[in-house]
Amino acid sequence: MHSFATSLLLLALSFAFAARHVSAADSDSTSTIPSAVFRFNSSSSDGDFVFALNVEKDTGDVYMHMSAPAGNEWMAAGIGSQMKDAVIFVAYPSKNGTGMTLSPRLGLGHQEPSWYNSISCSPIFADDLANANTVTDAVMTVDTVCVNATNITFPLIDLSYTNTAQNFIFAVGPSSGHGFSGHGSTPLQSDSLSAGLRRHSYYGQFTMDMTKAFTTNSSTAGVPRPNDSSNSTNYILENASEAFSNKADSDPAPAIHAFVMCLTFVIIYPLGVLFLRVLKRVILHAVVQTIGLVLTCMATAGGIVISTQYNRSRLLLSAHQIIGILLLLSLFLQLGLGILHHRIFKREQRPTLLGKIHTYLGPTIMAVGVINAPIGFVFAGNPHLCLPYVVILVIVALVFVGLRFFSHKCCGNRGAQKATGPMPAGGPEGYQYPQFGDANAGQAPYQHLGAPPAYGRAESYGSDSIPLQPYESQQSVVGHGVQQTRPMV
Ligand code: HEM
Ligand SMILES: *[C@@H]1O[C@H](CO)[C@@H](O)[C@H](O)[C@H]1NC(C)=O
Ligand SMILES: *[C@@H]1O[C@H](CO)[C@@H](O)[C@H](O)[C@H]1NC(C)=O
Ligand SMILES: *[C@@H]1O[C@H](CO)[C@@H](O)[C@H](O)[C@H]1NC(C)=O
Ligand SMILES: *[C@@H]1O[C@H](CO)[C@@H](O)[C@H](O)[C@H]1NC(C)=O
Ligand SMILES: *[C@@H]1O[C@H](CO)[C@@H](O)[C@H](O)[C@H]1NC(C)=O
Ligand SMILES: *[C@@H]1O[C@H](CO)[C@@H](O)[C@H](O)[C@H]1NC(C)=O
Ligand SMILES: *[C@@H]1O[C@H](CO)[C@@H](O)[C@H](O)[C@H]1NC(C)=O
Ligand SMILES: CC(=O)N[C@H]1CO[C@H](CO)[C@@H](O)[C@@H]1O
Repeated sequence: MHSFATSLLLLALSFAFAARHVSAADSDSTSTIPSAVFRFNSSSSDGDFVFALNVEKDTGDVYMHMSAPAGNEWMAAGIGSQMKDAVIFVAYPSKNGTGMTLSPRLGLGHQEPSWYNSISCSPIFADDLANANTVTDAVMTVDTVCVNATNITFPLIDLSYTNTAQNFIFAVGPSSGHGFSGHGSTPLQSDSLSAGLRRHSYYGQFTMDMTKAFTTNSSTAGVPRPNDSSNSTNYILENASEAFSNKADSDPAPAIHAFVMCLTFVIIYPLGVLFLRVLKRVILHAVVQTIGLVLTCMATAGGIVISTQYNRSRLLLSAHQIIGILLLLSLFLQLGLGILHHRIFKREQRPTLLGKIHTYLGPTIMAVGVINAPIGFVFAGNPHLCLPYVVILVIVALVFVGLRFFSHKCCGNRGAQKATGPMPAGGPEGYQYPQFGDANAGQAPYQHLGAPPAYGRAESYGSDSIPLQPYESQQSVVGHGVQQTRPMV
């Protein structure tokens, strides 16, 4: 009778390798599978993390049971005491949303572990393994064997059958429903073993008594069975330590990066344009755009640091990243053009090619920057943020266009009448020098100098309502003969 049960079990185990499916196993035999069981009851999630291990010494086959609350994007346990150099078994829902994918990975440091293709794992199903390799409403579960795994990883990891306190790490991915990467974020469902992971919502360490978790007898090797004598589907902590060094983890960097970038491209740069076009303050324009550039620099640096954490972004080769870096370079070019043009204009009182490029490049950078934000939301797996972004963008755009239209209406016509030089219709606008403002504005100190030079489009001249500020010495202005009107180049 006993040998019959044993041969049944052996048959069943051979099916585990061949057909990846173990038929109903005898419960007396399976309960003799020696194992270590780790259980972590997290206050920061609505369910426990469970990891149970059995290793067959002669083959190096590693049998595992792992579960965590469904709704977390992934769960993982690794052999080692830190991410670096740990062999990490990561599990996440399969593409159809009901199965599970188990991905063996190698920890590289404080970044997303990479798929480790030397280890191959197969799911195991059995009647006394409830919800094996499925996602239910409450819990996701994997029951698996990674064949010959310790043989491959032995030089790498220090897994010893005599170690009563073998180091392990564990972590659980963010829940789809909370935080920046939360509600509405694309849930991780993939059959790919190298699927992109988001950073954990909590992690920690534990140890296992390996002397209790290995077997030399293949008839008692298998996925650890529930060990709660009062509940035949429950796992309780046994032959393992409690969790230690466990920590809830959150990374505010991606949210800060996104917020600062959106702030600069949607608010600050347009504000800088309005200072120039509506208020006609060159220096204010320069200051505001420089503040924007500094913020863009810092947020880009943050983006690059974030990029190093993830396999999909490490090479900085995605559209969002390339566009972002080109934008930053263009912004520096734009700053240089602005300064050079300003210096030449101050000296020679004439429009420059540099100024013209500056005038066209600016709006181009702003438009591309505004478009790069939704590309970034999609890249980060947060496409749901595109809608609120577009709503805010439309509101800001209406205000912006309204202000510019209003400034044309109120101040442009008068300016046009005042203008004396030939005006190329529809030509690009040069920026304004306040001291050349409308002589009738009252505050302009150079009324005796006569009409302002025709620098820029007619309607961008002067203003009745806005006090214009002199900022250059009268001397230099007189010295360059501003009475003479000049056409836009
Ligand atoms: C996208 C994937 C991941 C990223 C970006 C990531 C990133 C990080 C970072 C930045 C830290 C340091 C956190 C701090 O200073 O508080 C850390 C620590 C840690 N992570 Fe991960 N991690 C990822 C996946 C995993 C996985 C799959 C595990 C599974 C075991 C894991 C386990 C740990 C543990 C145990 C620590 C603390 C020990 C240590 O410093 O290495 N991580 N991780
Ligand atoms: C834990 O170790 C003890 C002592 O070796 C053993 O009796 C027990 O079955 C082990 N627990 C599990 C779940 O295997
Ligand atoms: C986890 O711990 C909390 C209290 O810390 C308890 O209320 C809850 O029942 C525990 N959950 C399980 C599954 O043991
Ligand atoms: C879902 O995918 C898993 C893993 O690929 C597979 O085992 C399972 O049969 C699939 N379920 C359905 C309903 O297709
Ligand atoms: C696997 O590793 C164990 C432990 O080092 C060793 O005893 C065994 O012979 C190895 N098996 C194979 C097939 O290499
Ligand atoms: C197990 O791994 C060792 C070392 O990589 C290899 O020599 C051996 O053939 C493997 N055995 C099986 C059954 O895959
Ligand atoms: C393996 O276990 C079975 C049943 O538990 C037993 O009959 C057999 O003698 C064991 N084999 C060895 C080599 O220990
Ligand atoms: C037994 O344990 C399972 C898994 O932890 C749990 O879902 C179930 O409610 C428990 N059953 C009883 C009767 O406590
Ligand atoms: C500590 C504990 O309850 N261990 C149990 C593990 O599971 C087996 C099989 O159900 C029980 O026999 C043990 O008592």
